[in-house]
Amino acid sequence: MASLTTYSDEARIAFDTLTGRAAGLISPSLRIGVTGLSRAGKTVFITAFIHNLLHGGRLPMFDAQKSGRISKAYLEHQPDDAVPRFQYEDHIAALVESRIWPESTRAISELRLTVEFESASAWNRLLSRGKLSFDIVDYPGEWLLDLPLLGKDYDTFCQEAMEMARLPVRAELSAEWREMASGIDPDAPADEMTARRLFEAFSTYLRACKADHRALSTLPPGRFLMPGDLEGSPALTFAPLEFEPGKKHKPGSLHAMMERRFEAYKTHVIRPFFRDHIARLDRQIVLVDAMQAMNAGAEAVTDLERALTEILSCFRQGRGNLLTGLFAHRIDRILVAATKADHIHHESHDRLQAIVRRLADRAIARADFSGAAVDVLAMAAVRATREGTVRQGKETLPVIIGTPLAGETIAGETFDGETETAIFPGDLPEKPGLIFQQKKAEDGSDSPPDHPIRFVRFRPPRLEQTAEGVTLSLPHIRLDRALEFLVGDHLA
Ligand SMILES: Nc1nc2c(ncn2[C@@H]2O[C@H](COP(=O)(O)OP(=O)(O)OP(=O)(O)O)[C@@H](O)[C@H]2O)c(=O)[nH]1
Ligand SMILES: [Mg+2]
Repeated sequence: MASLTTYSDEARIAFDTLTGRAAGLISPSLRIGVTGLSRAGKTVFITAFIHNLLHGGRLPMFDAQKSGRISKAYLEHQPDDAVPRFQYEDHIAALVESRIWPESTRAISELRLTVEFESASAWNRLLSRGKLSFDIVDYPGEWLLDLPLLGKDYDTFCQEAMEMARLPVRAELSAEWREMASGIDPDAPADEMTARRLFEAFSTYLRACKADHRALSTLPPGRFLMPGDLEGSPALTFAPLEFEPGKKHKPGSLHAMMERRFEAYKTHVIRPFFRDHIARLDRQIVLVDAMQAMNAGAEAVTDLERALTEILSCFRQGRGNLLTGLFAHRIDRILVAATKADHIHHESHDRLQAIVRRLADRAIARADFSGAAVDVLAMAAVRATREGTVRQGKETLPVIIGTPLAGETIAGETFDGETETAIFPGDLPEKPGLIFQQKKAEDGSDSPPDHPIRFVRFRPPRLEQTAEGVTLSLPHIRLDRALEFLVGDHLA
């Protein structure tokens, strides 16, 4: 099997860790990775995290804040000069002033937030300097899904890619590429034009998966969708080929060329990303949009579970994980959080959490995961709705009230982005297992899920002011519990 990192990588990580620790003596810091597939809510989560600490938000379950032990919170220069800064000010202005959601991000970014606090225990007060920095790192989940490729050779990558492409959810989207691949002889002499054509067809298929309404999780290589400055380079111009497993291929063949490029992708893209960013994390939050997957049906749920399994296996400890030893011992807590819980009534929050628990448990079992403590949560980093009830005949229905985004429609009505409306979002199933079972209609096609959530996108909330004219901080659901799990022990 391919060795994961070179000697110099290991030396560098060790050196970074040492200097990190030395610097940590002066100013202790905690590195928190925030990931999730695209549109999962990473940028909104980080913005809300920072905003609530800077502005003393209402965080009753976050002990350090609740008990008034945080005396000061402020932004500081980030430690890594070569990483773009997380544009907190722009994002918060969009949310609070314009009431629009921040734009989609396509790259890694980082921000340092420092808090000064008083420890709850006298012993800790003696030992600790009462100052801690959080380095929050935002990166696309697609890039994380590249990590398992480090432990795979080109032939394994080809086989897995073909298997995934043939699954019923993807068969149609991948048909064109598969047809092209099946007509190409891997032993033909290497040819740039053929490589390009295959790459184009393969990445068109990956893009189609991403754009699909069923919210299919992305397949590697992650940079095929977000190439950055390596676009057009050989390391980014390859594709899986179709051939008999175990077959030997000639030097100078198309197979040999693709294999070399696959290895170059690992060396020049995945490994530096892993070494520079992932290897140094202390805590990780993985955001998932479980409701969107549930609405799309059981196959989309299974797909989300598969993506979660791959992500968790990156953080697995112990033998059998190539990535171990370099960083896994450092990440000791992982939070899997279902975002956007403000789209359902609070009576369903526990059900959503139970569903995510089931998803995570299955992923943990499949990834043979052990090591870090994993917790799950249903939350909304920014709560865009209020709750109410509506009488319909003799029944009282729980509803959520908010301002749908301009252009959203419910039952034929299109919204203007200014008008508030109440909707009955529907219930989640009581038994979490139900979301994995796809019912069939009589003609054999997939029938829609029994529990579709009526899903409209709302505008961010209008911030209320107190009688003294003080603007209150952004409302949320269970953000405080997320913070307590991610950082609470370091402020105890
Ligand atoms: N109601 C509600 N909507 C949310 C929340 N978080 C995210 N959203 C919605 O989800 C969308 C995506 O959120 P982002 O934070 O931009 O997601 P991201 O993971 O950073 O997405 P990429 O940068 O594209 O990978 C937003 O535009 C909102 O419409 C939330 O807490 N409540
Ligand atoms: Mg983002």
